[in-house]
Amino acid sequence: MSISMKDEILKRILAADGEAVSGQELADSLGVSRTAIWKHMQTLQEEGYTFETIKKKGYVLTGVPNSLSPTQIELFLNTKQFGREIHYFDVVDSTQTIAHKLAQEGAPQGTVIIGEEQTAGRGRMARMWESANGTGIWMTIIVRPDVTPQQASSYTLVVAVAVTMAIKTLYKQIEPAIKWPNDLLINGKKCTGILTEMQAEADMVQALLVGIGINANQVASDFSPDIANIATSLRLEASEEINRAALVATILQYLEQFTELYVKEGFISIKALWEQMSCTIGQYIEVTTIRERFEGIASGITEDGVLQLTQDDGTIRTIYAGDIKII
Ligand code: BTX
Repeated sequence: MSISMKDEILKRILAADGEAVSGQELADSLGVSRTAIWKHMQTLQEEGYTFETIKKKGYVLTGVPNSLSPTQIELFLNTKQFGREIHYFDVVDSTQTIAHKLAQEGAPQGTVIIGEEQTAGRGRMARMWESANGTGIWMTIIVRPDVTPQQASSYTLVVAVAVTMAIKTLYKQIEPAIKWPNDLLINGKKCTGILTEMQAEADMVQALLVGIGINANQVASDFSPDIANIATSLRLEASEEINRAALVATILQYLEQFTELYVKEGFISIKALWEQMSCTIGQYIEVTTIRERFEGIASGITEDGVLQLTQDDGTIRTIYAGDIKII
Protein backbone atom coordinates (compact mmCIF):
# COMPACT_ATOMS: atom_id res chain seq x y z
CA MET A 1 0.00 0.00 0.00
CA SER A 2 1.45 3.33 -0.91
CA ILE A 3 1.92 5.71 1.98
CA SER A 4 1.26 8.76 -0.13
CA MET A 5 -2.15 7.48 -1.24
CA LYS A 6 -3.13 6.90 2.39
CA ASP A 7 -1.88 10.36 3.35
CA GLU A 8 -3.73 11.91 0.43
CA ILE A 9 -6.99 10.30 1.62
CA LEU A 10 -6.33 11.54 5.12
CA LYS A 11 -5.59 15.06 3.88
CA ARG A 12 -8.88 15.19 2.03
CA ILE A 13 -10.84 13.95 5.02
CA LEU A 14 -9.08 16.46 7.28
CA ALA A 15 -9.74 19.26 4.79
CA ALA A 16 -13.47 18.43 4.84
CA ASP A 17 -13.42 19.77 8.38
CA GLY A 18 -16.13 17.58 9.87
CA GLU A 19 -18.18 17.10 6.67
CA ALA A 20 -18.63 13.60 5.27
CA VAL A 21 -16.32 12.53 2.42
CA SER A 22 -17.70 9.88 0.15
CA GLY A 23 -15.67 6.75 -0.49
CA GLN A 24 -16.88 6.67 -4.10
CA GLU A 25 -15.72 10.22 -4.74
CA LEU A 26 -12.36 9.49 -3.16
CA ALA A 27 -12.01 6.40 -5.33
CA ASP A 28 -12.97 8.30 -8.51
CA SER A 29 -10.79 11.31 -7.91
CA LEU A 30 -7.77 9.28 -6.87
CA GLY A 31 -8.27 6.71 -9.64
CA VAL A 32 -8.43 3.64 -7.38
CA SER A 33 -11.11 1.13 -6.41
CA ARG A 34 -13.49 1.49 -3.47
CA THR A 35 -11.86 -1.58 -1.98
CA ALA A 36 -8.48 0.17 -2.08
CA ILE A 37 -9.97 3.18 -0.29
CA TRP A 38 -11.52 0.89 2.30
CA LYS A 39 -8.15 -0.78 2.91
CA HIS A 40 -6.46 2.57 3.43
CA MET A 41 -9.21 3.51 5.88
CA GLN A 42 -8.51 0.31 7.81
CA THR A 43 -4.83 1.22 8.05
CA LEU A 44 -5.66 4.72 9.24
CA GLN A 45 -7.86 3.23 11.95
CA GLU A 46 -5.03 0.97 13.03
CA GLU A 47 -2.88 4.11 13.37
CA GLY A 48 -5.40 5.64 15.74
CA TYR A 49 -7.70 7.70 13.51
CA THR A 50 -11.38 7.19 14.19
CA PHE A 51 -14.18 7.68 11.69
CA GLU A 52 -17.89 7.56 11.67
CA THR A 53 -19.39 6.08 8.53
CA ILE A 54 -22.56 7.82 7.48
CA LYS A 55 -24.75 5.84 5.09
CA LYS A 56 -24.80 7.19 1.53
CA LYS A 57 -22.57 10.09 2.57
CA GLY A 58 -19.21 8.71 3.54
CA TYR A 59 -16.57 9.08 6.21
CA VAL A 60 -16.41 11.70 8.93
CA LEU A 61 -13.24 12.07 10.97
CA THR A 62 -14.00 11.81 14.68
CA GLY A 63 -10.53 11.50 16.20
CA VAL A 64 -6.83 11.73 15.42
CA PRO A 65 -4.08 9.65 17.02
CA ASN A 66 -2.44 11.18 20.03
CA SER A 67 1.00 11.37 18.51
CA LEU A 68 3.51 13.97 17.38
CA SER A 69 5.26 11.74 14.89
CA PRO A 70 6.74 13.55 11.87
CA THR A 71 4.08 11.97 9.63
CA GLN A 72 1.33 13.52 11.74
CA ILE A 73 2.95 16.94 11.73
CA GLU A 74 3.73 16.92 8.01
CA LEU A 75 0.03 16.48 7.27
CA PHE A 76 -0.54 20.00 8.53
CA LEU A 77 2.80 21.56 7.63
CA ASN A 78 2.95 24.45 5.22
CA THR A 79 6.48 25.81 5.66
CA LYS A 80 9.60 26.09 3.54
CA GLN A 81 12.23 25.26 6.14
CA PHE A 82 10.83 25.01 9.65
CA GLY A 83 9.89 21.45 10.61
CA ARG A 84 11.24 19.95 7.39
CA GLU A 85 13.63 17.91 9.54
CA ILE A 86 12.03 16.45 12.67
CA HIS A 87 13.76 14.26 15.25
CA TYR A 88 11.06 12.49 17.21
CA PHE A 89 11.58 10.52 20.44
CA ASP A 90 9.34 8.72 22.92
CA VAL A 91 11.44 9.70 25.94
CA VAL A 92 14.33 12.17 26.21
CA ASP A 93 16.05 13.85 29.11
CA SER A 94 15.57 17.27 27.52
CA THR A 95 15.02 18.25 23.89
CA GLN A 96 17.41 21.16 24.55
CA THR A 97 20.31 18.78 25.15
CA ILE A 98 19.69 16.97 21.87
CA ALA A 99 19.27 20.27 20.03
CA HIS A 100 22.63 21.56 21.31
CA LYS A 101 24.34 18.47 19.98
CA LEU A 102 22.57 18.52 16.60
CA ALA A 103 23.25 22.25 16.19
CA GLN A 104 26.95 21.70 16.83
CA GLU A 105 26.91 19.00 14.19
CA GLY A 106 25.50 21.51 11.70
CA ALA A 107 21.76 20.78 11.70
CA PRO A 108 19.99 23.23 9.39
CA GLN A 109 17.74 26.09 10.47
CA GLY A 110 14.25 24.86 11.26
CA THR A 111 15.30 21.45 12.60
CA VAL A 112 12.84 20.35 15.28
CA ILE A 113 13.40 17.96 18.19
CA ILE A 114 10.31 16.57 19.89
CA GLY A 115 9.94 14.25 22.86
CA GLU A 116 6.64 12.74 23.96
CA GLU A 117 8.10 12.80 27.47
CA GLN A 118 11.04 14.58 29.10
CA THR A 119 12.65 13.18 32.21
CA ALA A 120 14.74 16.31 32.84
CA GLY A 121 12.76 19.08 31.12
CA ARG A 122 14.16 22.42 32.18
CA GLY A 123 13.14 26.04 32.47
CA ARG A 124 15.35 29.06 32.99
CA MET A 125 18.06 29.04 35.64
CA ALA A 126 17.98 25.26 36.03
CA ARG A 127 14.34 25.19 37.13
CA MET A 128 12.46 22.04 36.29
CA TRP A 129 9.80 21.88 33.59
CA GLU A 130 7.16 19.21 34.12
CA SER A 131 6.85 17.27 30.85
CA ALA A 132 4.59 14.25 31.30
CA ASN A 133 4.15 11.64 28.61
CA GLY A 134 1.88 12.33 25.64
CA THR A 135 0.01 15.27 27.10
CA GLY A 136 2.04 18.30 26.10
CA ILE A 137 4.22 19.64 23.34
CA TRP A 138 7.86 19.50 24.35
CA MET A 139 10.00 20.66 21.47
CA THR A 140 13.13 22.57 20.53
CA ILE A 141 13.62 24.36 17.24
CA ILE A 142 17.07 25.18 15.90
CA VAL A 143 17.09 28.67 14.41
CA ARG A 144 20.09 30.32 12.77
CA PRO A 145 19.19 33.99 12.39
CA ASP A 146 21.68 36.39 10.92
CA VAL A 147 21.78 38.69 13.98
CA THR A 148 24.28 39.52 16.69
CA PRO A 149 24.12 37.78 20.09
CA GLN A 150 22.92 41.07 21.59
CA GLN A 151 20.07 41.41 19.14
CA ALA A 152 19.10 37.78 19.68
CA SER A 153 17.98 38.44 23.24
CA SER A 154 14.62 39.72 21.94
CA TYR A 155 13.96 36.56 19.93
CA THR A 156 12.10 34.96 22.85
CA LEU A 157 9.48 37.69 22.42
CA VAL A 158 9.13 36.80 18.74
CA VAL A 159 8.59 33.17 19.68
CA ALA A 160 5.95 34.16 22.24
CA VAL A 161 4.04 36.07 19.56
CA ALA A 162 4.24 33.16 17.09
CA VAL A 163 2.95 30.63 19.64
CA THR A 164 0.15 32.97 20.75
CA MET A 165 -0.93 33.53 17.13
CA ALA A 166 -0.98 29.78 16.48
CA ILE A 167 -3.08 29.03 19.56
CA LYS A 168 -5.51 31.85 18.75
CA THR A 169 -5.83 30.70 15.14
CA LEU A 170 -6.75 27.12 16.01
CA TYR A 171 -8.70 27.75 19.22
CA LYS A 172 -10.64 30.96 18.81
CA GLN A 173 -12.30 30.61 22.20
CA ILE A 174 -9.04 31.18 24.09
CA GLU A 175 -6.62 34.05 24.13
CA PRO A 176 -3.24 33.59 25.80
CA ALA A 177 -1.52 36.66 27.20
CA ILE A 178 2.24 37.08 27.10
CA LYS A 179 3.88 37.64 30.46
CA TRP A 180 7.30 39.15 29.85
CA PRO A 181 9.57 37.61 28.86
CA ASN A 182 8.73 33.97 28.25
CA ASP A 183 5.40 32.78 29.60
CA LEU A 184 1.96 32.50 28.07
CA LEU A 185 -0.89 32.71 30.54
CA ILE A 186 -4.57 31.96 30.21
CA ASN A 187 -6.76 33.30 32.99
CA GLY A 188 -3.61 34.05 34.94
CA LYS A 189 -2.23 30.51 34.76
CA LYS A 190 0.76 29.29 32.81
CA CYS A 191 0.05 27.18 29.72
CA THR A 192 3.37 27.70 27.93
CA GLY A 193 7.01 28.40 28.75
CA ILE A 194 9.79 29.35 26.36
CA LEU A 195 13.49 28.82 26.90
CA THR A 196 15.90 30.29 24.37
CA GLU A 197 19.53 29.18 24.58
CA MET A 198 22.34 30.28 22.31
CA GLN A 199 25.47 29.00 20.64
CA ALA A 200 27.49 32.05 19.64
CA GLU A 201 30.84 33.50 18.81
CA ALA A 202 31.82 37.02 19.88
CA ASP A 203 29.71 38.85 17.33
CA MET A 204 27.80 36.10 15.58
CA VAL A 205 24.97 33.75 16.53
CA GLN A 206 25.66 30.18 15.47
CA ALA A 207 22.31 28.85 16.61
CA LEU A 208 19.41 29.62 18.87
CA LEU A 209 17.88 26.62 20.58
CA VAL A 210 14.28 27.58 21.07
CA GLY A 211 12.59 25.36 23.63
CA ILE A 212 8.82 25.51 23.76
CA GLY A 213 6.80 23.68 26.40
CA ILE A 214 3.02 23.73 25.99
CA ASN A 215 0.51 22.11 28.29
CA ALA A 216 -1.92 20.77 25.70
CA ASN A 217 -4.14 17.94 26.86
CA GLN A 218 -3.57 17.72 30.61
CA VAL A 219 -6.55 17.60 32.93
CA ALA A 220 -6.21 19.26 36.35
CA SER A 221 -5.23 16.05 38.14
CA ASP A 222 -2.30 15.51 35.74
CA PHE A 223 -0.31 18.38 37.26
CA SER A 224 1.91 17.69 40.27
CA PRO A 225 1.01 19.50 43.52
CA ASP A 226 4.03 21.78 42.91
CA ILE A 227 2.40 23.48 39.94
CA ALA A 228 -1.30 22.56 40.29
CA ASN A 229 -2.20 26.12 41.30
CA ILE A 230 -0.15 27.96 38.71
CA ALA A 231 -0.48 25.75 35.62
CA THR A 232 -3.25 25.19 33.12
CA SER A 233 -3.60 23.39 29.79
CA LEU A 234 -5.10 24.44 26.48
CA ARG A 235 -7.63 21.65 26.76
CA LEU A 236 -8.79 22.82 30.19
CA GLU A 237 -9.24 26.35 28.88
CA ALA A 238 -10.63 25.59 25.41
CA SER A 239 -12.87 22.72 26.63
CA GLU A 240 -11.82 20.53 23.73
CA GLU A 241 -9.15 17.97 22.91
CA ILE A 242 -6.08 19.60 21.38
CA ASN A 243 -4.71 18.32 18.08
CA ARG A 244 -1.05 18.63 19.02
CA ALA A 245 0.31 17.87 15.55
CA ALA A 246 -1.81 20.62 13.97
CA LEU A 247 -0.69 23.04 16.65
CA VAL A 248 3.00 22.23 16.15
CA ALA A 249 2.65 22.77 12.39
CA THR A 250 0.84 26.08 12.89
CA ILE A 251 3.48 27.30 15.36
CA LEU A 252 6.23 26.43 12.88
CA GLN A 253 4.46 28.34 10.16
CA TYR A 254 4.09 31.52 12.22
CA LEU A 255 7.61 31.19 13.58
CA GLU A 256 9.08 30.89 10.09
CA GLN A 257 7.14 33.96 8.97
CA PHE A 258 8.03 36.09 12.00
CA THR A 259 11.66 34.99 11.96
CA GLU A 260 12.02 36.24 8.39
CA LEU A 261 10.55 39.59 9.38
CA TYR A 262 12.69 39.79 12.51
CA VAL A 263 15.92 39.10 10.63
CA LYS A 264 15.06 41.68 7.96
CA GLU A 265 13.63 44.47 10.11
CA GLY A 266 14.39 43.63 13.73
CA PHE A 267 12.11 43.32 16.74
CA ILE A 268 10.38 46.57 15.83
CA SER A 269 8.44 44.72 13.09
CA ILE A 270 6.74 42.56 15.74
CA LYS A 271 6.61 45.10 18.56
CA ALA A 272 3.00 46.22 17.99
CA LEU A 273 1.73 42.63 17.94
CA TRP A 274 3.68 41.87 21.10
CA GLU A 275 2.19 44.88 22.86
CA GLN A 276 -1.33 43.84 21.87
CA MET A 277 -0.81 40.35 23.25
CA SER A 278 1.05 41.27 26.40
CA CYS A 279 -0.48 41.37 29.86
CA THR A 280 2.59 43.04 31.31
CA ILE A 281 2.58 46.60 30.02
CA GLY A 282 0.77 49.03 32.29
CA GLN A 283 0.94 46.73 35.30
CA TYR A 284 2.64 47.43 38.59
CA ILE A 285 5.29 44.73 38.83
CA GLU A 286 8.03 43.38 41.01
CA VAL A 287 11.20 42.44 39.14
CA THR A 288 13.72 39.92 40.40
CA THR A 289 17.07 39.73 38.67
CA ILE A 290 20.06 37.67 39.65
CA ARG A 291 21.38 40.60 41.71
CA GLU A 292 18.44 42.63 42.96
CA ARG A 293 14.74 43.16 43.36
CA PHE A 294 12.74 46.30 42.63
CA GLU A 295 9.28 47.44 41.60
CA GLY A 296 7.43 49.92 39.44
CA ILE A 297 5.13 50.21 36.45
CA ALA A 298 6.00 48.23 33.34
CA SER A 299 5.77 51.27 31.13
CA GLY A 300 6.79 49.93 27.75
CA ILE A 301 8.98 47.83 25.56
CA THR A 302 11.77 49.37 23.47
CA GLU A 303 12.40 48.87 19.78
CA ASP A 304 14.99 46.29 20.80
CA GLY A 305 12.57 44.32 22.98
CA VAL A 306 13.89 45.56 26.30
CA LEU A 307 11.36 46.09 29.10
CA GLN A 308 11.10 49.56 30.61
CA LEU A 309 10.10 50.07 34.19
CA THR A 310 9.08 53.40 35.68
CA GLN A 311 9.86 53.48 39.39
CA ASP A 312 7.88 55.39 41.98
CA ASP A 313 10.38 58.28 41.90
CA GLY A 314 10.01 58.57 38.13
CA THR A 315 13.31 57.01 37.14
CA ILE A 316 13.13 54.66 34.21
CA ARG A 317 15.06 51.41 34.31
CA THR A 318 15.64 49.03 31.46
CA ILE A 319 15.39 45.33 32.14
CA TYR A 320 17.13 42.83 29.93
CA ALA A 321 16.45 39.65 31.88
CA GLY A 322 14.66 38.61 35.02
CA ASP A 323 11.43 37.34 36.50
CA ILE A 324 8.44 39.53 37.06
CA LYS A 325 5.43 39.30 39.31
CA ILE A 326 2.36 41.43 38.80
CA ILE A 327 1.54 42.95 42.17
P1 BTX B 1 10.67 29.23 33.63
O1 BTX B 1 11.96 29.19 34.36
O2 BTX B 1 10.12 30.57 33.26
O3 BTX B 1 9.54 28.46 34.40
C1 BTX B 1 9.80 27.34 35.20
C2 BTX B 1 8.77 27.29 36.31
O4 BTX B 1 7.46 27.03 35.77
C3 BTX B 1 9.01 26.16 37.30
O5 BTX B 1 9.83 26.60 38.35
C4 BTX B 1 7.59 25.81 37.79
O6 BTX B 1 7.17 26.68 38.80
C5 BTX B 1 6.72 26.13 36.59
N1 BTX B 1 6.43 24.93 35.77
C6 BTX B 1 7.15 23.79 35.62
N2 BTX B 1 6.57 22.96 34.75
C7 BTX B 1 5.44 23.57 34.32
C8 BTX B 1 4.40 23.22 33.42
N3 BTX B 1 4.41 22.08 32.73
N4 BTX B 1 3.38 24.11 33.25
C9 BTX B 1 3.35 25.29 33.90
N5 BTX B 1 4.30 25.67 34.77
C10 BTX B 1 5.34 24.83 34.99
C11 BTX B 1 9.97 28.22 31.34
O7 BTX B 1 10.93 28.40 32.30
C12 BTX B 1 10.60 27.59 30.10
C13 BTX B 1 10.17 26.18 29.89
C14 BTX B 1 10.68 25.58 28.61
C15 BTX B 1 10.31 24.14 28.48
C16 BTX B 1 10.71 23.57 27.16
S1 BTX B 1 10.00 22.02 26.85
C17 BTX B 1 11.01 21.76 25.50
C18 BTX B 1 12.38 22.30 25.88
N6 BTX B 1 13.17 21.28 26.57
C19 BTX B 1 13.43 21.63 27.83
O8 BTX B 1 14.09 20.92 28.64
N7 BTX B 1 12.89 22.82 28.09
C20 BTX B 1 12.20 23.38 26.94
